[in-house]
Amino acid sequence: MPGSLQVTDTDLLAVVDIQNDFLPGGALAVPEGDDVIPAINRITCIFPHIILTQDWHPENHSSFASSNAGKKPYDTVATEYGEQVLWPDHCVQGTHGAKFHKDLHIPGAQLIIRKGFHKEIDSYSAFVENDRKTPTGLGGYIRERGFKRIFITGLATDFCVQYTALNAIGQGFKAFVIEDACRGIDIGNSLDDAWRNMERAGVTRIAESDLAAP
Ligand code: VGL
Ligand code: ZN
Repeated sequence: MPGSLQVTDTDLLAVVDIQNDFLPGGALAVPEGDDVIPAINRITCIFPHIILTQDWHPENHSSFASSNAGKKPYDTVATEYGEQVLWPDHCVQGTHGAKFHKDLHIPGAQLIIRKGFHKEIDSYSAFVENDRKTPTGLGGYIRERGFKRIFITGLATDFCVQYTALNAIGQGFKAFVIEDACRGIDIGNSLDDAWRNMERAGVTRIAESDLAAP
């Protein structure tokens, strides 16, 4: 039974970071991350316009614990732009870990937006880096193409999905997060906090079954 949320030609689906390092066996594996792949493959059949995001760090990126003396993964550091969580080395440009998972099947994706390539700034959001000012260019792309509503799926709910959704709202788009096509890392209370932040900002939380094909 299709849902009541009719997909239109001005809707954009964003598939966030379905890369080997975020999937089981990867360097920064999101629990049950692979469960979202069949759902995403189904959802992409409904959307006329799809973009992918790809976390894309240089070696020795400043967000890697290994680049910060005496620090371990999931510690935090103060940076010029505020507090930054430190991660295991992941999604290094050109490596297997940075590649999209082999079961993700989206030949019709129209854009791949890479993020996290500035050595000194991490980027969770697909719109703006963690300094909250360096743009990725995605906002301009979406405006030029005339999309109005952004539907977000992928990994991780509490990091890249959350900040992408919050920035989509901040840039004047409507944002929907398809909950059953996302999974979180959940450090501390980060997953509950993410949903609270998103709901407060006006992000709509939906399920795959809410969608109806155009
Ligand atoms: C992500 C942590 C570090 C994500 C990316 O895709 O959510 N999380 N880099
Ligand atoms: Zn990253």
